[in-house]
Amino acid sequence: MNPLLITTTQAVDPVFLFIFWICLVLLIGITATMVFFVIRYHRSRAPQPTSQADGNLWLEIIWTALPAVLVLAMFYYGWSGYLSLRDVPKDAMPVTATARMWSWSFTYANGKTSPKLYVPVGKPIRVELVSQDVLHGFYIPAFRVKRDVVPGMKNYAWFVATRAGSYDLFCSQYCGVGHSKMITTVEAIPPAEFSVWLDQGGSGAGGKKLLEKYGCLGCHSLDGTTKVGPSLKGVWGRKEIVVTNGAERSITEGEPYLRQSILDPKADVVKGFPPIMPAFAGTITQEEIAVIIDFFRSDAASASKPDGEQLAKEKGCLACHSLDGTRGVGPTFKGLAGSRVTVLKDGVTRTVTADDAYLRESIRMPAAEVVEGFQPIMPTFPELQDDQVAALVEFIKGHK
Ligand code: HEC
Ligand code: HEC
Ligand SMILES: [Cu+2]
Repeated sequence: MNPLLITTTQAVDPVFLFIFWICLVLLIGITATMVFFVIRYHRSRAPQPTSQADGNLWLEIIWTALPAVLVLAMFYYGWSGYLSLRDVPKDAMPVTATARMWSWSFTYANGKTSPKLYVPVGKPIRVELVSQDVLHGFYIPAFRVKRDVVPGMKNYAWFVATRAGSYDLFCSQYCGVGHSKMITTVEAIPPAEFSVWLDQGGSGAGGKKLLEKYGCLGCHSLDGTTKVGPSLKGVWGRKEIVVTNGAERSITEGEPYLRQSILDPKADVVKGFPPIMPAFAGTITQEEIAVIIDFFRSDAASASKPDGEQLAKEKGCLACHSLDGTRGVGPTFKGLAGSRVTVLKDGVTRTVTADDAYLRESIRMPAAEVVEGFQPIMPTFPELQDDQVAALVEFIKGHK
């Protein structure tokens, strides 16, 4: 680790101790003097005035100057500590912390998201603070970091974990009934382990990073929309008409075709697209192509089957909905599927069966039918794809 790096703990603790010790010395000193004077000059001991002094210039200078110097030193020390807290080291790794009622999620530069804040030991982390709804507070006591997360305002905090371990991360602003559930951890792990963690997982983060690095995403989307080139979403296993040497043929995309599309795109040109993709032969290594193709493959796998449990955690559903039958801010998921639910719709109360369509609609448009006895506070999740909603419905149905 950089020996010049001042950690947030080092920026806060000495100031705290400095002020603490000064206060303690003053408290004890003043109390002791007071007690001594009360006893020593008690009327029973000294019935007559003992001194005629009506002032002492030097004493007054000292007891004005000394506290002034102490207070200014506290200010100076505190101010420079504060500056270190706001001055993020240049090589800090960016992570976005998104706060919402009532959960945290962390997004890394490669697009990977996690409900826990994984960080490499010894590396400064710059956390961009984003709130989706109300005022929250980003608070990691172990690193002496506490910063408000204000909707619509850019804010940040930074810290560095100097030792591996698991540290509590809280919300420090009361943000509604589920406030106490906004608790997660910072998982500080060795850098090597961290880079493995960052690149692994169904999201194929390493592949995505390469697509960014080579500018592929300027012409190709990952969400299904057509840009200059066809979308790379679901490209693995897709049937496509390509033009090879002027003749059309139908292919199913697999490894050799994808490899060739990257190295020598003009060999087979997807029908309906101009042959403008640059050839990457010589620029991109074989290993990198393998990672990209793996990404397409895992993307195809994950696209065809999003993980409902993972989604429920990431989207914060479980902050409001329990799985064990206890009533939370929202109704429990346990036994919900197939049960009879009384809902309020357009001011009219009626009882419906919680079938797939009902569950889907409850997720898509929470305000349309509000379960009796609950507040209409469930947020909407416009970013959810249809297959993700379906996965959430399956997840709910799995909790009988
Ligand atoms: C300047 C825009 C541009 C860039 C940059 C670009 N592509 Fe393309 N790509 C296209 C176009 C246009 C097509 C369709 C025509 C064709 O097949 O050549 C295409 C086709 C493809 C195909 C075949 C898709 C299919 O449906 O059969 C793959 C795979 C592909 N690109 C991958 C990549 C990768 C990986 C990168 C980055 C290393 C990349 N492209 C960079 C424009 C681009
Ligand atoms: C901020 C808390 C909150 C979050 C987050 C939340 N919900 Fe809800 N949800 C509620 C409340 C409150 C209700 C009951 C009132 C209503 O129907 O709108 C509810 C109702 C529901 C219902 C209907 C339940 C029933 O008994 O009929 C379903 C299904 C549901 N939510 C699914 C989800 C899913 C899936 C997610 C995550 C994508 C989610 N909720 C996130 C608070 C929340
Ligand atoms: Cu909060």
